[in-house]
Amino acid sequence: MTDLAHIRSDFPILQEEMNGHPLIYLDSAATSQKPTAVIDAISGFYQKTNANVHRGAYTLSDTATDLYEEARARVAGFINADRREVAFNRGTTSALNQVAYGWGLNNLEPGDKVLLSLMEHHANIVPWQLVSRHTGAELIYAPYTDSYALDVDALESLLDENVKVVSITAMSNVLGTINPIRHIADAAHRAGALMVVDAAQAVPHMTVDVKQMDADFLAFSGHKMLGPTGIGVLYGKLDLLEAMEPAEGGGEMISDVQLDSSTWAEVPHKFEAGTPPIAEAIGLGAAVEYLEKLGMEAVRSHEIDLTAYALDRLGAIQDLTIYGPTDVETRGGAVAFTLADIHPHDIATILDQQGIAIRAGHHCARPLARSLKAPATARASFYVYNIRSDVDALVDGLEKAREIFGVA
Ligand code: 7TS
Repeated sequence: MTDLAHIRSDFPILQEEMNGHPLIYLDSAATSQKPTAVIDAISGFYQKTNANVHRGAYTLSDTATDLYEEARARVAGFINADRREVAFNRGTTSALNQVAYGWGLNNLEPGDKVLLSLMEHHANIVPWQLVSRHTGAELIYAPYTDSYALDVDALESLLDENVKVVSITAMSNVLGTINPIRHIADAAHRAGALMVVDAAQAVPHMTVDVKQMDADFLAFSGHKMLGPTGIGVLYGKLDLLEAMEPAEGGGEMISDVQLDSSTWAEVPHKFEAGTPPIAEAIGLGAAVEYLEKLGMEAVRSHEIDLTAYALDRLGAIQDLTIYGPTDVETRGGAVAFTLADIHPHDIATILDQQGIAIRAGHHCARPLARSLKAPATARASFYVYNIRSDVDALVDGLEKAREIFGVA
């Protein structure tokens, strides 16, 4: 195991108590906790260098701009992209909407298809539905197998020349499944389609290399990777970003504005209308620096170890059903489950009374929940700061839930 236990003191919130117990945070798939390095980067910006960016009439604004652009360069390096290929926005949801409205709205036509999967988060479904109302394009969905892997054969059989976009999650936020993006991208490109990747769960937890994946567009959020809320990234291949229309207009994103038309700024600024989330970008830069110091291989191997331990211990609980792959090499650290017929919200409430935070519900993936015939599941999800005793506490809490609900 790659032991990261020593980093727990970097996360002030982990010293907090919850309902009279030490906080055990098992909801990092929803949002991660933040290390002092990130909190300090944000407050340091506001205390010493706050000004608007790209309006450099004075030194303070130049400094803020430099910090903002340094953060971009760091984030770009983290995913092996050029800095011009990284546009900041509000998060994965906003990035996927930019692709749907910027690329989809201007390129899709009746008869075209957008190929998604049944394990997508609403953020990778609803923007395509909204745009298809304007374009007449049809949405089609690749299924998953009995062992909760994406059914790649079925996906490939759905790929005909009418499919113009394949948009798939790199890691499911419910099943934990890691999808073979490069393989799917190759198939998509052979069929003449673009490959869009929802990397909200992947970038925080494993090495993501946009070139290795051959992603055309890729979206992720800062807040799930130790960074602040309100910042996310749209990566796009340079030529595609240069050709793509902006989905939002306003200040910062123009080259010139006439009364009846405008020209756009260079990429990536064309996609950053309005005052950007400056402090948040700088905070994300600090988060990336922190993850780089840990090393993404260490992050991944820590999570493999912890997830294996969790699957083992949870699997020994009677009447507990896990929804997701059992092979830890093919999955991340989000573990969705049900326990007998106890409602997942009741499970979450009982665990909360013991200071343990998990999520319960459909996890913003209703089509998946419906297809699992489990409208709600409980979900524990792990990150760098979790340790085996967190899993032990979860298991004890679940045994308690069994007792309270009189499950024989
Ligand atoms: N895609 C995936 C795979 C996600 O897990 C999430 C958030 C999003 C997109 C949207 O990200 P946002 O930052 O724009 O909100 N997932 C979750 C979750 O599992 N629980 O809360 C949010």
